[in-house]
Amino acid sequence: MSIQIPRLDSRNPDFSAQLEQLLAWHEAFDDNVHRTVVEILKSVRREGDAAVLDYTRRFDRLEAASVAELELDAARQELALATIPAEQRQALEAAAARIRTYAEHQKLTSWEYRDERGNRLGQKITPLDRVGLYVPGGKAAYPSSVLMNAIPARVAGVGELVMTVPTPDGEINDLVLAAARIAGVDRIFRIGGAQAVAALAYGTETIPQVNKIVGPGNIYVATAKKLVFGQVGIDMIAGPSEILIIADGSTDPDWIAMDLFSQAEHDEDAQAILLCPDPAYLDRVAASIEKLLPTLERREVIAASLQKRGALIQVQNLQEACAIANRIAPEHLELSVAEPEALLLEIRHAGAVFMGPYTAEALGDYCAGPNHVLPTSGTARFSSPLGVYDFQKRTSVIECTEDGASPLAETAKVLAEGEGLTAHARSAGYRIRHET
Ligand code: HSO
Ligand code: ZN
Repeated sequence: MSIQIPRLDSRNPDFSAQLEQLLAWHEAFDDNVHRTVVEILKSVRREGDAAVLDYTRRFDRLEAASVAELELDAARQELALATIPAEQRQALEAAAARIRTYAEHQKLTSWEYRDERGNRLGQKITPLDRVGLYVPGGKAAYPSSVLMNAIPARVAGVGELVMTVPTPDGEINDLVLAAARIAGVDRIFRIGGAQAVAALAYGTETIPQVNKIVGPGNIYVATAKKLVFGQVGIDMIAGPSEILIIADGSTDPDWIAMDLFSQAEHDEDAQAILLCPDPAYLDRVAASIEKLLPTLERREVIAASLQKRGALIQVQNLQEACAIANRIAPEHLELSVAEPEALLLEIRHAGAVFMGPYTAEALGDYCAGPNHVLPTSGTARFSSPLGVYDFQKRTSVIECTEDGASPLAETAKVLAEGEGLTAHARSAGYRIRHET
């Protein structure tokens, strides 16, 4: 199996345009999908459980007399935990513990201070009351993603965590259920698609309404999440997975090839790019790719991804590599170099950075601790990994003393008069202390 992975050179006058073209990724927008989703949202909003049951029968070929029947209770979750191989259970628990520790560090805490007149100003942190976690069905269901979404919510102190997962033809994924149990999900319903998003956003007779919906899903789910945004919060709309590797030529080329494959295997639209100043090393990685690709189960997907969206790019030096990385703002950035620290100083835009040859992105995907839900498609320029802070909100707290209120009231009164808002001005005015 021979594979044509594009080779680029940053000294080429067309390089900038070539890079643009390589990065271009347009989220599929489909009018038909949009129409269907709007219809589903409306029916679930209007008819609640009955609509959910109907869609579940139609799309997942799953019959149930009531939505209550579609709930997988604690006993069923425990059964999943007991059913999976001990090795898998231990790995899930080990990963969960590390994800939890990292999340604990991330927790926002309330703060306050007093000004010179004793007024108290602060910010109070409160977890969300109820969160919905969407988990895809079938092959796209990653137990690791269940941990990554649910654990930060739990660490934040979210009151109730409700998960939905479709079980097409009734097939239940025990690994997903076990992960949910370990992460501390409260309730699980066997529903999916836009109907699950609608049920979580609006609530039905059986499914409780949530304040925020997180988790990945197909185009129907993503479209539904966008449409219910405002009614509820959502996490982000994730694009295909991406890895960018900066190499100085000191890492075994087989390792680099496999790291590129590790993200390419997610999806034909996934993007894996290597930047290196040494052309001979790029040749060695290309040879490793040729050699190793046939050994992989998902070689077809990997080959399609690398041919369509991959690249081996020769750069002038590592500084230029960092500048290109900042331009790409990749979801994952591996600094596979002898001295990653120096390069990290240059990096401004990346979802997660993996330092040095031993830090394979795959370790971060499962168990290093940081979240694997990361900004994709260049959105790392303005957004951050999913974290505990996404399940916490901030409330401002102000407490004025009699002495402290007076000067504030004078300022407020002047501004209120300037805005023509008399009641504001007089309300503030009452708090001005008049010497007697
Ligand atoms: N790399 C994916 C996460 C994942 N990898 C789950 C394996 N399982 C996020 O970009
Ligand atoms: Zn991955």
